[in-house]
Parts: sequence; structure tokens; C-alpha cells
Amino acid sequence: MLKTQAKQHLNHVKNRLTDQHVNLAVTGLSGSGKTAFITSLVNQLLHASEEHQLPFFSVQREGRLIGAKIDLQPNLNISRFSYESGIKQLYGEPPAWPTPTRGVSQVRLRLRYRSNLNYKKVFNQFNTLTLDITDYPGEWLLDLPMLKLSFKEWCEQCWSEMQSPIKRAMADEFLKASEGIRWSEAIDEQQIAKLSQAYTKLLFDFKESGYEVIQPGRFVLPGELAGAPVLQFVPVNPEYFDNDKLAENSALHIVSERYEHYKKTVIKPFYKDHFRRFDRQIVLVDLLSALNSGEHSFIDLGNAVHDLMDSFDYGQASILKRLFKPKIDKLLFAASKVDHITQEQQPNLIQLLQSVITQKRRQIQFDGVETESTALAAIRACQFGSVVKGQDKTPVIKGTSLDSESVLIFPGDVPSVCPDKQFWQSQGFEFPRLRPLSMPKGLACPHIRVDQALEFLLGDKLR
Ligand SMILES: Nc1nc2c(ncn2[C@@H]2O[C@H](COP(=O)(O)OP(=O)(O)OP(=O)(O)O)[C@@H](O)[C@H]2O)c(=O)[nH]1
Ligand SMILES: [Mg+2]
Repeated sequence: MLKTQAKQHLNHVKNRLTDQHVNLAVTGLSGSGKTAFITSLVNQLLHASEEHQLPFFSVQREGRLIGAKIDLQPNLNISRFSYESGIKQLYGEPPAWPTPTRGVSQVRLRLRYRSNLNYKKVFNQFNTLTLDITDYPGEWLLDLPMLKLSFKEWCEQCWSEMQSPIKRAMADEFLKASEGIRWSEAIDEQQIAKLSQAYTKLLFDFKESGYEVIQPGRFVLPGELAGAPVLQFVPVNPEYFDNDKLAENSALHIVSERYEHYKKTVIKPFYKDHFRRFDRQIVLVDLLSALNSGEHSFIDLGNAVHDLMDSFDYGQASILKRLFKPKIDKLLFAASKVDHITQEQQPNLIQLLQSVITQKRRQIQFDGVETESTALAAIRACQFGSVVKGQDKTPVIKGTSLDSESVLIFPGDVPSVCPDKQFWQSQGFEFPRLRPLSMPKGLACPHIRVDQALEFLLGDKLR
């Protein structure tokens, strides 16, 4: 009996020394490519022991990866990430992108590998890395910065943003409806519902025209909260906040209460359940779509990326502290969808990304976090080619539009620093949505630099 217990205990100690666990945060705004990246990452890892698509992933290159499998999910109350249906779409005829994310889901992978460290070899022949990844809609992520803002501060922020010429022109209808409300007097449910509908429509218009910061995120993607009063509030002109003694049933009091309720019952639980236990992070930034949409979109993207990074814990935590509160110690910034630009433009895209994140990156590095920046394509939609005209050879990309038309374009020059006025005036960037490349079934999906991302994020854990 004692012998068995001692053996069990020894096994437990051995496993703690040799087995690793990583909780990976795949972060990015809506449409930045999170779901495509997770699908590709799972796909690459599942194929890694048989194929040689990951030359920069050392555990694979050195032939030490024995295999990977999707494991039982740790949290029984969260949907499983629908990897299989994503793959079915990607390998379908015609191939299609995985369905946009509507809620939170999770996937757990287990990787078996041979260590190249002597102390691990002594304990175990094989070692295990458990990798947990959560997928969620990018829209919900941008609510996190609201946790720091009182209702008044949030209104001031929304109101000042609505003064920009582009937003002001779109906001006319909502502003008129809002001015029709007597904020210090009573209001009925119908009025609030109508006003919040007008605000939701405005948020959809902002999104459509390329804005990234859409708050509150659940207004455009309500999930199971569609129609609930917690999603019925709007920002109010800060001028109305002068009156300190607001009646309990006043319109301003009611929307302010609902804002606080939204923070407490929607944002906080989301944050607590999904954003506090990461140890590695990749931040996907879709600079190409922002370049395509215009200056307002590009500026908004930069601000949004900075804001959302405040929601994570960075820095080295001691081993003891890590057991209770892990901190992110490696962070990869990645410009996504790099297959959309010609090869010689790729260094520019990485530099542009660096110029957007430079301030935040410095701050995070100061906290002891190892950071890197890259440009990747989780799943390729384009191939590189060239068009020869006389003496001139122009690099181009080739793909297929979502309507099955062949596309052959030079998408334009990518600026290597935040673009100036002239760039926006000439707007020489073309970024059509293309469908994924057709892929032979049974082979891993084609990518650009996913192996380098894997090496940076997991390489040291697989030694
Ligand atoms: N060319 C190319 N397009 C990509 C790639 N990854 C994503 N896309 C495009 O971007 C779209 C959005 O990608 P998703 O992975 O759904 O983005 P997401 O970040 O999960 O978006 P939300 O779930 O809405 O937050 C896809 O439907 C594709 O059109 C890529 O590697 N290459
Ligand atoms: Mg998604």
C-alpha cells in the first residue's frame, strides 16, 4: 500500500518536472484572423509528426515531436472550438473561411515529444505539453477597457469621438433622437429601447465604414442577450451630467444604472472567466484591411490595440505566484493575412506593425516580457506571381474572389511607417476578400510563418 502511494507520488513529482502547460491567448480585433489562426495552428500541430511544413518549429525539425491530439476539454461549460467544421469549410469545394465567431469556445491539445534536455530524459522517455486555446468574438474584447470607465467618463469619450467629421456625419439620426429625450425626467421602456436601437444602428454603420472600436461590443453581437434590457442604454451628452440630484426614475439615472449593470454582469464575468490566466500571447493585427479602409480606420486600429493590451497581465511571475496567477512572459505581435501582399512588401508590413505598437511594446518589454513582431498568413488565399511586360516584371498576387472570379493584382505599396496625408489622398491600396486556396484533403493547410510563431510561442516549452 505504502509502496503504491510512494510510486504515485514519485510519478506526480516526475510529471510536474517534465510536463508543461501553456494557456495561449489569441488576441485581436474582430476579423483580425483569430479563428483562422487557431484552426491553422491545430491543423499544423495535428499533421506535424508526418509532414514537414514547419521548418522553423524546432521540435518538429529535430524529429522529436511524436504526435498531437485534441484532448478532452477542461471547462465543461464552454463550447468546444469547432475545428472540424472549420476544416470542412476550408477543404470544401469551393473552399470557404470558417464561420465568423458568435460565442466563446475552447480547444485543448496534447503534444507528445522527446526532450533534448538531460534532466527530462532521466525522468521520462516522452513528455507532454498541454495547450489550451480560447476563441471568442473580437467585438467582445473591446468592451474590456470600459471596465475602467465610469458612465460619465464613457459618455465623454463617446461624445468627443462623435465630433470627428466622419462619425459626426453618420451620427445625425442618433443625435437627433437623443436630443428629443428629457434626461432629468422619467422615461419609459419603449423610449429607451428605440434609442438603443438607433445607437446600435450607428455602431453597425461605424463598423461598416472601417472603425474598429465599437462599444459596447454586445450591441453588435448580443449572443444570448439579444433584446435584454441590459443591452438598452446609450451614451448621453456630458452636458446633462451637471445635475447632481437626479431622480431615481430619471432617464439619465436609468441608462447610467444599466451601463454599470452591463459592466458587472456582462464584461466582468467574461474577463474573469477568459482573460486572467494566460502565459503566452499572440496579438493579431489586420493592418492591411485598415490601410484599405482609410486613415480613420488605421488610427482607430492603433488606439484599439493599445487599449486592449491594458487588459492583460504581463511580466515574469515567480513559480509560486504562477500557480495562482500566471502572467504572460512571451508576446508575439503579428500582422495577419500577409499572403495578400507581394513578397518584397512583407518587410515593410513588419516595420509598419512595429511603428504602430512601439510605445506599448517598450512598456511591456520593460516588465520583463520577451516580445517579437512578425507578419503571417494562418491560411493562404493567395499565391505569388509576376507579370512581365517588355523589360518590366511586376510582382503580383493570384487568388480567387468569393464569387469565384480569378484575381490577379498588384495590391499596392505598403508604407513602412504610419502613412502621411499624401498616402491617404492617393489611397493606392487594394485588398479584395479572397477565398482560401484549394487544398488537397489530408494535407495540412498552406500558411506563411505559422511555424515561426509556434517556435516563438511554444519552442522553449518543448525542449
Ligand atoms: N488571405 C487571408 N485571409 C485571412 C487569413 N486569416 C483570416 N483571413 C480573412 O479574414 C476573415 C476573418 O478571419 P477570422 O479568423 O474569422 O477573424 P476573427 O479574428 O476570428 O474574427 P471575429 O471572430 O469576428 O473576432 C476571414 O474570413 C478571411 O476572409 C489569412 O491568413 N489569409
Ligand atoms: Mg473568430
